Amino acid sequence: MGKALDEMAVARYRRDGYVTPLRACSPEQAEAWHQDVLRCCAEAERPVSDTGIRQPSTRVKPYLLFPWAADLVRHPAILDAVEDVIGPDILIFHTTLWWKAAGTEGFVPWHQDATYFGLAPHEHVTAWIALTPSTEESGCVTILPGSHKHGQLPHADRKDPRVMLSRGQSVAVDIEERAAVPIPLKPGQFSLHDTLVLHASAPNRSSHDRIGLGISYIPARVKHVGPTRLSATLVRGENRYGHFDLEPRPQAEADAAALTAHADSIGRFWIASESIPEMKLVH
Ligand SMILES: O=C(O)CCC(=O)C(=O)O
Repeated sequence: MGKALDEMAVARYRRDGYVTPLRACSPEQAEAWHQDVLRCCAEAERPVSDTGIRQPSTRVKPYLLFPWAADLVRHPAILDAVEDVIGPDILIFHTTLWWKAAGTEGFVPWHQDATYFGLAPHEHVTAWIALTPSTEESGCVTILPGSHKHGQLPHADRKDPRVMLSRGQSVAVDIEERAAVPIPLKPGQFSLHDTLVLHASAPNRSSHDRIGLGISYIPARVKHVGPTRLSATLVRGENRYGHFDLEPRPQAEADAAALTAHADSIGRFWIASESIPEMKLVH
């Protein structure tokens, strides 16, 4: 028996590449965080880079800017489940706030998170926590069970403003869509998915915004293989490896120190992830 997952749930995660639904917090707490998102992350401008179109900067690593987001990514119920799959020494490598406005065309093509993260070994897990209802109608995450067993697959970049991934990365193999499983979540619930499992999400056809946070956790032994030294946040256990510079927790909402730490961290992240060559030739 783990801290949050029983043996069957861990076995399902290893076999299918995901486990869902899990409970992080009450619907009331999720609604409070939803209101924080509306107040702090409404900026919608997506900076264009040489390789694609980035998410608005307040939606990337918001836990470095806002104390409420720093609490969210350290929520014990999420960390307990993460610990059950990657062990007790846990860093946050990345986080994206996925905000799909009601009735908009934004979507996420089939991809593996490992593409362009440059992490080794492939032990990263993403916790996706819903702050509003995430349903098939509102474009919830859909997973291809067991696809993580194929290893890193080739991806091609796609510069399309409707694509919500920073490089528009789309897997360059045929997907057996009939085998795909939607993973709807209620506010306060979360899923865990493996860094190599194929997943996607469709446009939001509902009349409400679909908002969730995808938090990338890694065991402290994982390293970044590129030339840029990156930063990460220690949220549980020890960091005996020193593979990353440790990030500070924000003391006040978007104060000068938080803005500096955030700009430094996401600046390094963009350099690293955007300089990895297109992965068309991976096989
Ligand atoms: O929120 C979405 O629709 C996509 C999320 C995703 O790709 C991820 O968390 O890895």
